[in-house]
Amino acid sequence: MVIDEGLRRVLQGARRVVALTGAGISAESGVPTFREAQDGVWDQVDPEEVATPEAFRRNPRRVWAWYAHRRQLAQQVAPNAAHRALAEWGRSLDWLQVVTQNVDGLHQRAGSGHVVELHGNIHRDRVFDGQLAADVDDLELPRFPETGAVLRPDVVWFGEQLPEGAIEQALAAVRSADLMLSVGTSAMVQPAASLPLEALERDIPVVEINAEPTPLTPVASWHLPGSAGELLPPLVRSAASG
Ligand code: BJW
Repeated sequence: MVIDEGLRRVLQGARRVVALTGAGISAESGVPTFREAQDGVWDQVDPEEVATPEAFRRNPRRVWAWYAHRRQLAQQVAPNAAHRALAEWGRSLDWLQVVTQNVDGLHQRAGSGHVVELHGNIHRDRVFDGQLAADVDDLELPRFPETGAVLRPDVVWFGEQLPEGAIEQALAAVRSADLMLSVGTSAMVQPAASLPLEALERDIPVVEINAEPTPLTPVASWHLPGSAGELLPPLVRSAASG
């Protein structure tokens, strides 16, 4: 990877870093991404069928079957070199805040201490706050033992608000950073996609690492094309060598 002189200076001078991450950072761990042609999750399954509160209302067993499968996969995989590089950089900086759209928990398992999960965590359940469709046979659904309330995965579906305080915490981190990374995200899902734009508006440099161009690419301060697992370790080494 070629790190130009300007980028090297920014990396070596950075003390407070925010890293926004998406599905691409976990791809090399074996977790499928969402929007890639052919093997993206949304190529196989319609998000309207599994990732909205209406889908759960209509057919909670289908949604649960899909999440049980993904939960099991997330348990079997391990953090990769990109997760580890961010965790290592966090130990040598004053502060590194990971803001992830991923629900797999791999940043924490790699050792990152400051992680905001914008879209929840697939390993947790919470009570479903709504009415199931009248004709749903809900006898076999997971339930909260104390009250019998129906449970759902603790993730954020389309049309739902993010966990309380999550976007505020992410925005505060962006505003107090001196460098932002955007790693392995298509930069298409709001409100996460607006975070790097907030940084740029404040003249905070944004380095994008992605296998493909995204809507962020034309405005990012640097776009490093390639895989996160290959690019992040040398980038962190370069930052530490100043
Ligand atoms: C590599 C690589 C390698 C591959 N190395 N790179 C305008 C404004 C505001 C909102 C909206 C709006 N228009 C529409 C909306 C609504 C919607 C939205 O943004 N839709 C867009 C699709 C247009 N947003 C919402 O509904 C959000 N909520 C909301 O806005 O609430 C408002 C509200 C207010 C008041 C009341 C009620 C509501 C919620 C969004 C929730 C997203 N949920 C999901 C599922 C999570 C649970 C689960 O996992 O099952 O989150 S969808 C899915 O997309 C998942 C991801 O976190 C998210 C982002 O995907 P990501 O991470 O970017 O992955 P990909 O696959 O898209 O991209 C991977 C990238 O990696 C690619 O670019 C590759 O090239 C790259 N890559 N391998 C480096 N090795």
